[in-house]
Amino acid sequence: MSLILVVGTKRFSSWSLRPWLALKATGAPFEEVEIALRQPGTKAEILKWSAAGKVPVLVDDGVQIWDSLAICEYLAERFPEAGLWPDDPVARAVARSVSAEMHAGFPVLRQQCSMDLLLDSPLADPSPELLTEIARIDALWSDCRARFGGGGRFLFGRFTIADAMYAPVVTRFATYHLPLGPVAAAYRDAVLAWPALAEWKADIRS
Ligand SMILES: N[C@@H](CCC(=O)N[C@@H](CS)C(=O)NCC(=O)O)C(=O)O
Repeated sequence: MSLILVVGTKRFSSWSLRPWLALKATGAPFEEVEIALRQPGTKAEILKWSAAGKVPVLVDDGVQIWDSLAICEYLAERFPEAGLWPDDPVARAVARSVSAEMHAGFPVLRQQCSMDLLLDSPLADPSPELLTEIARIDALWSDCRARFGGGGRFLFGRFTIADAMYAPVVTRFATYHLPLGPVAAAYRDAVLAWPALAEWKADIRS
């Protein structure tokens, strides 16, 4: 087995963090290639791995899988014993829905609060559009925790792809000190305490 995960600069590459966390959760050994983003040669470097021109890219015995959510889905099938999706079909359907909502949504948060894992910068006056997205995220996390979270500290109890998809959202809440209710705040803290996230942060070259 030869697994290579190609990621972008660990400080900034929120899309790369997601499948990296999922792959870590499988326990499978893998090689990692980090490409420096925002450099003149970035695109050319990424194109060596994927014609789509974006990271992350997973290469499994020469087969390329690109796009964060597609990689997570692939890992769930490749490593069924890792339980990357919830076991219960209803929980699994909701986990897929919230993951897709993140993958396709929250444009204001992504634009106004970009992921920077070395930054600590309270946002004094969040825009109404941002507050609307914050409220949706708070409701979504609180709802998942209440309905499915009983068996652990994550959205569906144990760590799943849904948590991987929201991990860079969690870090934004911490970086920009965005408001959360008590249930969502406890979830944020659980993700921030996840050892794999600390491992990713430890690799950051400032
Ligand atoms: N929808 C894609 C988005 C991937 C993406 O935008 N990646 C950024 C880094 S976080 C990238 O490759 N930027 C480099 C470029 O566009 O040249 C996914 O989920 O993987």
